[in-house]
Parts: sequence; C-alpha cells; structure tokens
Amino acid sequence: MKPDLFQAPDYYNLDDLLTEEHKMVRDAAREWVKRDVSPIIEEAAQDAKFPKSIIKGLAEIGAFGPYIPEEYGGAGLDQIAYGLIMQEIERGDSGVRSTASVQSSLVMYPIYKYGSEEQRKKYLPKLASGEFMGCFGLTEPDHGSNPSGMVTNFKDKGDHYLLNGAKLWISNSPFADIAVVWAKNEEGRIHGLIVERGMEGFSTPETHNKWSLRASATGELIFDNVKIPKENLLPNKSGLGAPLGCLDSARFGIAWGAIGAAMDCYDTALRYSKERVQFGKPIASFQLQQKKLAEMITEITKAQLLAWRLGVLRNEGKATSAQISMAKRNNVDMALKVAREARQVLGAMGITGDYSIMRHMMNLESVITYEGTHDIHLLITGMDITGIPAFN
Ligand code: TGC
Ligand code: FAD
Repeated sequence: MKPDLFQAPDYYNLDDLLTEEHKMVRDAAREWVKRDVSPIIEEAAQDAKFPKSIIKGLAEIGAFGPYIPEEYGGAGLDQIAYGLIMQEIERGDSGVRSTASVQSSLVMYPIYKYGSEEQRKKYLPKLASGEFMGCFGLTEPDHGSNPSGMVTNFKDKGDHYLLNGAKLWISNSPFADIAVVWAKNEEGRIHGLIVERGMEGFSTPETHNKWSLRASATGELIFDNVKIPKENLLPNKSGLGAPLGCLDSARFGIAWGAIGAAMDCYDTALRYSKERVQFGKPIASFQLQQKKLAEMITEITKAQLLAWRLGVLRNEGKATSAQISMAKRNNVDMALKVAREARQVLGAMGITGDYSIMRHMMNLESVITYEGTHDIHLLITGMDITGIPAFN
C-alpha cells in the first residue's frame, strides 16, 4: 500500500461552518486513521481479518458513543462531531466505521435510550472504552428488508426468558461480548434483549467468503433455548420503532461516513491524474479525466452540505427519519459512483491493493445494502412525500 498522502477536499469552505471543537475532534480522528489504520488496513482486508488492534484507538478518538453523555463513558459530543468522526474513519475503511457504528448507534444507543439505569451503568462505560464489544441482531435469514416478519422469539418462563431463533449478517458478531437482539414475545411484540457471550445455547459462527467489508467480521447469532435473565430485557421501548430508532442514528453516521470513502477516492484519483503521463502529458490534462474529477468534487460537495444540514437538524432534534433515509441513500450512492469513476482514472493500477479505491468500492457494495437498501430508502422517501407506503 502506498503511503497515506490524503488531503481532504473542502471546495465550499465547509470548515467555516464547523466549531473549533468539531475541527479538533475531526483532526484527531484524521490523524489516528493516518497513523494507525492506513498502514494496516489493506493487509487486514486482503486477509479478511478484523484488526482488533484498532479497538483501543477507536475508543480514544471518541468513536464509541460520541454523543452518549460523559457520565456513561461517552464523549458527550454533538451530532456533527459524531458525523465527522464517522467520515474520517470511513475515509480509512468502511469496515472500521461499521465496527464503530454498531458499537455506538446499535448497541450503546439502545441501552442508553431504552435501557434501565442499572443496564446503562453496567454496560455503557465498558462499551465506550472498548473493554466490551457489542453487536446488533435484527436481520434474519428470511427477514432482511422486512424485519417486522422476524421469527426469533422468547417465552416467559417465570424467573427467566427462553430465547430461540437465528440472526444473519451481523457485524461484529464473531467477537462481540454482548448482542442487542430483537425478538418477539408470546404476543408477537418486538423487544430488545441483551445476550451475553457464554450463555448456554448461544453461538456466533463467522460468515466467510465476503468480497466486501473484509476487514469487518460478520457472522450469525444462533439461539437454542438460551436462558436470558429478566433484567436483560430493555424495558423502556418495544415494537419495531425501537430497532428502527437505532437505525436512524446509524444511518445518519453512514451518510457522513460515505463522504469519507468518496473523499479518499477523489483525492487519490486527483493526485494520480497529475502524476501519470500518457501521450506525453499528465492524464489530468485530458478533458475526459477532468470531467470525471469535476463531477466527483461536485457530488462530494453536495453530499457534504446535505450531511451538515442534517447534522444541524439532528442537533435541534428536528431531523425526520425520512430526511435521514434521503441522506443515507444519496451519499452512499454518490460514494459508490465516485469510487467507480476514480478507479477508472487509475487504469490497471486502480484494481490493485496499492491504492485504496477498489477496497472502498467493494466495501460500499455492503454499505448500499445494509441499514436499509438503496431501494428501501427510496420507498421511504416515496411514502413520505405521497403518504402511500409501497412496500407491499
Ligand atoms: P412501519 O409500519 O413503517 O413502522 C413500524 C413502526 O416503526 C416506526 N418507524 C420508525 N421509528 C423510528 N425510526 C424509523 N426510521 C422508523 N421507521 C418506522 C413506525 O412509526 C411504526 O411505529 P408504530 O408506533 O406505529 O408501530 O414498518 P414496516 O414493517 O412497514 O417497515 C418499514 C420499513 C421497510 C421502512 C422498515 O422496516 C425498514 O427500514 N427496513 C429496512 C431494514 C433495515 O434497515 N435493516 C437494518 C438492519 S441493521 C444493519 O443493517 C446494521 S449494518 C451495521 C454496520 O455494519 O454498520
Ligand atoms: P432483501 O430484503 O432480501 O432484499 C433483496 C432485494 O430486494 C434488495 O435489492 C431490496 O432492495 C429489494 N426489495 C426488498 N423489499 C422490497 C420492496 N418492498 N420493494 C422493492 N424492492 C424490495 N443486519 C443486522 O441486523 N445487523 C448487522 O450488524 C448487520 N450487518 C451487516 C453487514 C453486512 C456486511 C451486510 C451485507 C449486511 C448486514 N446486515 C445487518 C443486514 C442488512 O441490514 C440486510 O442485508 C439488509 O437490510 C437487506 O436485507 P436482505 O439482504 O435480506 O435483502
């Protein structure tokens, strides 16, 4: 892998919209990615191994629970700072951002928002420091876009619950210490349960042969008559709105994260195009290459403005789920298109691991699918503007 020479594009002076704290947090994350992620990430992806060595650094830059209050170990930052951290991490690799997204928005957030005070105190500080790693089980083998059809269930056995079922495509599952699992009770109502590694009947086999997010561990969650202590049920919210509320937070982080991947691809292609000479001239001097680069920076700039405005709305508590869907869908699609164009600028070199572009491109194929597919987010916008759901 070539040395990391990344220079962040900021065509519309977006830095002027950030506070000193935003810039400080962003720069710390940027430095950490350059120092601790870039040198090891290509090999981790080629080997399909999650680099556990980065857990400590993720905790130190505040990537585990950026917006969770400090009294529970979080960083107590606002939503724009959270977004900027995700942007910088995904500039390094979407799989690393996945690990942080899951830990923050899909494990810490539900415990903070829907958990009891005892659950908050027991789990959140350890999750914030990386001593505990978590995962989030919503998707099932037969229920992906349609999680309300889930069949994983639990029965009340007096002094405990008995959990049965299976979850598939779960980020972090192979090494997670705890899982926030969504399952139906005997009345068919969805609840969140905290399942701990080591509980009898609970296993987490790893999913292999991925061409995407290779530096992130993905697996199953299998529950075979797992006894869950009653105090492990999240008491303060039930129904599908509970897991979907967590997704709002994670999707917001992805809307920012995808910009990071796109920025890295653009920056790499711009530098390469000035250095690579064909027909006696740098390829950057050809109109066709300039068209690609000009369109990339235009789309990145539009995505940056969308994410920033959404961050302001989130800080004011005004962002709707549909607005978050629009940003997730637009920005991931933008990043994937930028990655494809940037790869072409590098010609054959673009397919190698000497540069990050092909890895970003393959990663983004997962990002455009998870946390709601590209199609599902379009249908959410369609429902929002017409008032008519077209899911079924
Ligand atoms: P629907 O009837 O529309 O809604 C059921 C209830 O949920 C409420 N709701 C939401 N609440 C909070 N946030 C949202 N975004 C919400 N969307 C809906 C809704 O108001 C309703 O509440 P109530 O009180 O009336 O019951 O539900 P539906 O069954 O028709 O489904 C709608 C649909 C398709 C949009 C939804 O199910 C969906 O978003 N599907 C996509 C599934 C998905 O995103 N899965 C993600 C799994 S986790 C993951 O991918 C992690 S990747 C991690 C990584 O590595 O980064
Ligand atoms: P399906 O729902 O089967 O969809 C297949 C295709 O049909 C898609 O193109 C979809 O857009 C389309 N489609 C579906 N319904 C409709 C409709 N009504 N109208 C039009 N088109 C439709 N899940 C978790 O719970 N936790 C995790 O940590 C997690 N991590 C993941 C990590 C990776 C690497 C990946 C790839 C996935 C992960 N997921 C996780 C699962 C992810 O959320 C699902 O893959 C996603 O929600 C889509 O579900 P599906 O794959 O079953 O596709």
